[in-house]
Amino acid sequence: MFTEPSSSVSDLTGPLLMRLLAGDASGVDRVLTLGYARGADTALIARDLITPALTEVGELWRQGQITIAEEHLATALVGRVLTRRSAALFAERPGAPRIVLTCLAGEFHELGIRISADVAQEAGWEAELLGSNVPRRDALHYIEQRTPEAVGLSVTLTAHIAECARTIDDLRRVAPRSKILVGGLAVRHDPDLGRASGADEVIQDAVGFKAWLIANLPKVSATPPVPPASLPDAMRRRLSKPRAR
Ligand code: B12
Repeated sequence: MFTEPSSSVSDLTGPLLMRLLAGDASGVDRVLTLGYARGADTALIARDLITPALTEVGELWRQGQITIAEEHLATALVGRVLTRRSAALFAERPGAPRIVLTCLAGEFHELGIRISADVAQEAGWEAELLGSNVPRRDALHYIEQRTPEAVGLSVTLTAHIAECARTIDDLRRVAPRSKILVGGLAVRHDPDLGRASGADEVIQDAVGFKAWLIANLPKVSATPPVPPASLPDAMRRRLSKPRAR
């Protein structure tokens, strides 16, 4: 069962922002470590600490108070520090339901979906992360072969909602059994946009995502992963074997 987290990390947003703008990797790591030490999980850290700090970075950039280089530095720092933590989440989990997470074609904001992959792993799912700017045809081809229980699409720019709707239409055809989730800044501001695009679920943030994953964990029966058809036969056979515990 999912219970709304009780720890609070919002007061660390200021310190995190300072460390991000200073380009201080070990300082960023220290602030995030403090958040985890308070009992927060990645979902809460993402919603109440990382997202507000990067929203502020975005505002500073929009107002011309920091350069594109400084904004890139801040985003990259969060990614680097989280990558180190993600390693602990890669335990084998045979039989876990799978979710493919991807940004739409043209969408370069990938940190949210990357963090969502960690949230899914923490919630007991197997996350397959395709990353930013995935051409629709290639994403569909991959998902059709892998038959995941769920697909998560990330859309930051409102201009990408039409692409989101087209992708969902196509997904219904190639992966009729997959639940389709949409998340990201565009639908965080306006969930109706996500619903209009045809998604099964519109996810507002990482904590809501974790709640959905946990609620749906027993409802889905995991199908064994199918390796991509383009692999040579011998490798396909090897990858199809159940993995050792
Ligand atoms: C970093 C950044 C970039 C980086 C991204 C690098 C990267 N590796 O991701 C780069 C430099 C590429 C970039 C480019 C641009 N950006 Co930009 N960017 C940002 C910034 C500062 C932070 C975004 C971020 O990572 N936030 C933190 C993450 C964790 O939050 P999140 O994405 O919302 O994800 C959370 C949830 O939404 C959820 N989630 C997200 N996706 C999904 C998917 C699923 C399935 C689920 C379940 C959950 C989920 O999980 C996360 C945790 O809760 C924002 C500022 C802001 N307000 O967000 C601007 C911002 C989004 N960018 C903006 C703009 C305008 C652009 C550009 C158009 C700039 C330009 N002129 O080139 C381009 C567009 C590029 C493109 N085609 O995609 C504007 C968008 C305005 C708007 N509303 O349309 C913003 C808001 C800046 C601003 N204040 O104006 N950007």
